[in-house]
Amino acid sequence: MADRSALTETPTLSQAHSGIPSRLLHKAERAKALVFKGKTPQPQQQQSLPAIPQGVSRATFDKAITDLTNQLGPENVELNDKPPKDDGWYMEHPNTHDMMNVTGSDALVASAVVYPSSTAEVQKIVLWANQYRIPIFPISMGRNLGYGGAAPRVRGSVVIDLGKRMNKILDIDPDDHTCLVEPGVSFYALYEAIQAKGYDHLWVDTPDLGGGSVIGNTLDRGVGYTPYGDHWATHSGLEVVLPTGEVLRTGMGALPHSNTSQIFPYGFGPIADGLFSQSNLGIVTQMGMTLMPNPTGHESFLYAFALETDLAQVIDIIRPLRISNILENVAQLRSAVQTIAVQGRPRKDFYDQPGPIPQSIIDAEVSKLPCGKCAWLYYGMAYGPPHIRAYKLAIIDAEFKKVAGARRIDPATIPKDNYFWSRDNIAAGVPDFEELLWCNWVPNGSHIAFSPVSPIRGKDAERLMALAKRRHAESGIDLFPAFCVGLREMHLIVEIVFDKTKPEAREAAMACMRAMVDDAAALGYGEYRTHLALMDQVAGTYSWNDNALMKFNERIKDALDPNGILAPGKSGIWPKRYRGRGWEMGTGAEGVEGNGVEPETGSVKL
Ligand code: EUG
Repeated sequence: MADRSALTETPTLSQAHSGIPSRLLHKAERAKALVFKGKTPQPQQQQSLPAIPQGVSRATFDKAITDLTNQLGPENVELNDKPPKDDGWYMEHPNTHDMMNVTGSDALVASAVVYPSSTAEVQKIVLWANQYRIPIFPISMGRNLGYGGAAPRVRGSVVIDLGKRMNKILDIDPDDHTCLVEPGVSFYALYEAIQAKGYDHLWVDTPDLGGGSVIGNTLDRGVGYTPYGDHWATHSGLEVVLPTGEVLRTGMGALPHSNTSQIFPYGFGPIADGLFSQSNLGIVTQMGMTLMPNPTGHESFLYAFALETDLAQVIDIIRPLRISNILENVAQLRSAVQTIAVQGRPRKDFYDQPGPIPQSIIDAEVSKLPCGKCAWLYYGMAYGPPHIRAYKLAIIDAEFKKVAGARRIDPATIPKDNYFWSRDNIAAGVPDFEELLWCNWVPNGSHIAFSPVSPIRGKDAERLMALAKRRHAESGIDLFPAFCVGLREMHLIVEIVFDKTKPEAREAAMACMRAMVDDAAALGYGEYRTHLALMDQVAGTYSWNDNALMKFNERIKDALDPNGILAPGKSGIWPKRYRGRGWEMGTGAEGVEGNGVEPETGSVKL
């Protein structure tokens, strides 16, 4: 791994598959300067590295690594045997552990990282893992930040960094509006490649930050902000290496010489794709993705709502407009405090006391911004030629103005460096780089997301806000809520920002997260995605009919991965060798390493 403290300039896309597009370099450099300005030295934890996985002796581990090195070349196998000097930042992050450090740096850590160059090499790694019973944990690019990043769930797993050498865009079809990508293709890279070909008519559905892998984000069921929005729903066709080394293609790709795998996702028979999303049942090495046609015209709009208590009315107005596609994109309804924080300024500029920042200060600060004094901001976009947009915007305006004190902020009055224009880019399929700035709220700012799904209904929004508020107040944490509105549901995203060098801040963040997950489940809300450390808890909330779903998942896991080598514990699904041995992470400190694994006698020779 590179010595990140020695890096001076952020790599661009021409230098690294994970780099920043040149057009965004200035933004990256600004964000990086702010991050590093806020950093204080990380306390070095005593740990013996490399972390050897449970059930494997040091001698077997060393032999296994030598064997893998012989198969793939010394430059493609890196032992993780030195404590990181620095965790870097979003664009230059570690691939051995969770840079957000929610569990302390010793827990979710890799023993080594391996860099395959092809599907065939991924197969070799899988067979190797079976031979030595070494847990492996695939990442596309490792930017699942807020949910575990590049970290493996089981300490000492070998991380398979797919993206470093498997980062080709295999196809862009300008007629069908589709593409075919490998794991190391970021939204940035895909967008830039499309521009380089002059395909102005193709749009990429981009998330808040564009550095993530298209495959990784889609498999985690991430969200973009154009009308396509739901990445999983818009993918088509996977190539997958199974835990026992076979390769399969899903959908139409199963038919040799098919030319429909990127345009018809289902193929024939049961749809297998779902088994490989948020799962530990296979390693996705290629994916087809649909691209949106340029709607030939678009304009962002911004509404400010005066009172926190306007929330329910606003949400109930949104629902029918969204379902009927008058509101066309996954928009965000964000709190005023986030609008303050996304300037990149630290909290102490505004308030230097412990406990949540007082409302009076939020009101005073937001009043200084282009949006003026408000509690909620709706960032949306209308698409199509002017007369089509005008039709929809008039309906939206009439509906939103039913809320007393609602104001439409004229984009012409918003300075070009305002966050609004970043949302404008993102909703128009142009990946940007602004979202991270709220991490500077506290020094060494890390984040972890609470992400429950709810109906687009005012009373649901109020219930979730009430529980989040109560738990944040108990933990003394500022509340950063954003509602991301899908077609019939919404994801409430609450990002907790904490100083990762302070154990008490980390623990407060985790206590708050755990309490919110349980509170939400008691009311009938589940998370769409979660951090590695919370996967057991969240999986446990999906318990209908005596945990029927988990039993089913475990049966499939045991059938497809008899040695339990692939990402044990991911999504709370533990292979047989680990089950009943205390690996689940919960409110106690237990669980990180469990009580070992079932001895070798239980393992299967392939
Ligand atoms: C965000 C959105 C997400 C997510 C994590 C973060 C954005 C934060 C819609 O999904 O899972 C402002």
